[in-house]
Amino acid sequence: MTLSRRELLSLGMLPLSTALPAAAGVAPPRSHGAVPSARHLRWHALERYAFVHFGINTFNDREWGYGDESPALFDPSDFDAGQIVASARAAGLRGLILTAKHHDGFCLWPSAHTAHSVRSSPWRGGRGDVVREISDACRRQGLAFGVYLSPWDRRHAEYGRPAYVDYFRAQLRELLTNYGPIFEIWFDGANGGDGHYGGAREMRRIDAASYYDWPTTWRIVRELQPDAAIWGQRGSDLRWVGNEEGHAGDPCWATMDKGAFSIEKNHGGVRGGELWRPAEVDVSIRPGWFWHAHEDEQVKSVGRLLRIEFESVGRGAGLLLNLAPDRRGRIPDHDAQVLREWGQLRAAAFGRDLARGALASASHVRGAAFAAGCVNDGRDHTYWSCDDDVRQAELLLKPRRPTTFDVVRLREHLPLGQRVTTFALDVDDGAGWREIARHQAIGSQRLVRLATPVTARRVRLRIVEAEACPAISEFALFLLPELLEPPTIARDAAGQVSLGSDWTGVAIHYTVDGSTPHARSPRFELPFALPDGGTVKAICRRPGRSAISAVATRSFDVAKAGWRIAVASAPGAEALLDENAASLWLCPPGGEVTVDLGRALALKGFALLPAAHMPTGSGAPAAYACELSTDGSAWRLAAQGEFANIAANSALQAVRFDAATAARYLRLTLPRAVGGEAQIAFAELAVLTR
Ligand code: FUL
Repeated sequence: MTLSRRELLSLGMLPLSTALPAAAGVAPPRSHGAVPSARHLRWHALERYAFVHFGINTFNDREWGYGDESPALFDPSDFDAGQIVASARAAGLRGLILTAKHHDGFCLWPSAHTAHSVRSSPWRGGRGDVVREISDACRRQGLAFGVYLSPWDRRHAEYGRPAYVDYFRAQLRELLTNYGPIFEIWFDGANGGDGHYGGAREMRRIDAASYYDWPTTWRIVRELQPDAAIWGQRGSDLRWVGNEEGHAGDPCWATMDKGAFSIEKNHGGVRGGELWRPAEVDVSIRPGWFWHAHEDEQVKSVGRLLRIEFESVGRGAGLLLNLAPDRRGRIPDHDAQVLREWGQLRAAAFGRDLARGALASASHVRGAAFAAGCVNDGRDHTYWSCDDDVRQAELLLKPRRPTTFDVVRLREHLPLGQRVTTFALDVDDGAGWREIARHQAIGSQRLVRLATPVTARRVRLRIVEAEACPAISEFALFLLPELLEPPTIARDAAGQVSLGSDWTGVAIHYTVDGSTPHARSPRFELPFALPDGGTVKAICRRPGRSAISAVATRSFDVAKAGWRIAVASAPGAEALLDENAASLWLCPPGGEVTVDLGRALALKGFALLPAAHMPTGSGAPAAYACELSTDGSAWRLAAQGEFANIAANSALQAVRFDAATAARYLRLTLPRAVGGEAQIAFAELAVLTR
């Protein structure tokens, strides 16, 4: 993406000397600590952008293809790059990163280095190019374009040996040369494991840090696309935030150290770290990254997306929201609708800064060019600052009339680094000052969302602690439109369903026959039984008002009532049957657990819920063998393999058997933990009968 000088100026991306007129003799503050590069500043300005996972997995109902798939599978019936990009655009996403190649090795562009691509598929008679169509549509619609090129390739015969790295780099060159400007390149961290590998069908382990020789690969990116931000291993421009759930730490510093990887450090950054390496929050609009029909009901709601935005962009991180085109090759209608509504909500909420026109004054001012009024003048490149030795200061906004708001947005002048450590916000609602929020870190953007709106005569930002004099470019106030969140739906181990809401005073209505609930559907009062499973749909409504929430839907399989742990290689396996995601079972690698279902059921698969928070020294189960029995003594192997994407993602893992099998006993053996940890931990075990 190339921005003009005017755009750069308006985004505050030019060095101060060129961005500001001579500041009447007062020099700007010196930068503090690590500072962003021009590439980083362009990236920060995007704030939120789309991920698009599309490929063989879309047609195979998998999250990780094994690498033995036939290219004939890839045949979208109504591929529409314009619709995919327009859906992202309607949500206010400003860029799009496409999975040009995922771990299964299938290429969405006609690579000259392999036949395993769209060229060998029936789609567009083998003459199609998804990367071309999506990148063209992005440019037409004003979105930046980026690519995901999986370093792990479960198809390639040479994977694990030097020849594959040459192949990988040749593909990288194709993508960086033939598809216009690239704003970000994604080198995924999942590397090595079992796969097809040209028919070898074996386990291949690599040392990701040395095998790819990243510095050499990054040089190719810098040579061909100097503006592209690199996401990947240690030392790249951007860091993973440490989860796929949609939240950054609070605080989340943009700075990092050069030390060893840790989830905690990635989540919160390292204050004073020597690198500017901001976090990117990657999360999917659905539970999985690829489209699966069985997840159609689990599309995140507008309210959930808004919360994710507050907990990512609002903490100074970038938001990479994944969209999953379906087998038509389009964003599913419901997902597209949610994206549109989310975009409309943001426009309504952030379209008008209620602090504009307020009188601004400050306890300390560096000089006229750095006056208090710089925070609400609507210009990004101006900022309020103080003399060099000032570490505590206050800035006061006095709107013309009392103002009601529930969101505050703050920004530091980013080219000068992250200076503020702690800040507080106060309001004077007529009865004197009252603190309403206190946090660490501002950075590129800090959104503070209040539980309820406040009406204030005056609003105050207090810099409580800073490492250098503050440089604040924005202090804005907003009021969110009223938004009723859909209710939560849960079922306990006995099969009793409960519906709930964070909102007080709302009525919840539901159906269990698949129909859409409305204000005259049964009202939820007490938990109800759903032991054999079914689909619950529910809405929230404010009595006396017309506003109702979006519909929440949840499908359940058979309940765990009457199940028991028959055998387990470590104590506490009952935790797997309590429908409590927080209680875990820990066992050594090679451990096994046998569940007695109490009666024979036609089993189509099993499901395992990983731990959302892993205890130190434990890892998720990396692989499984699942056996079935009718009597508890004669066993038959029903499925065996590695879990897909379990290291990074704690979403439910559903494993389907080749054929439904009647069984009363299920035995799960877990050979090893992710990361070679000494203990395996996970939360729940269930069966699939539907
Ligand atoms: C992970 C991959 O293994 C997933 O399949 C997905 O692409 C996600 C964004 O990154 O590490």
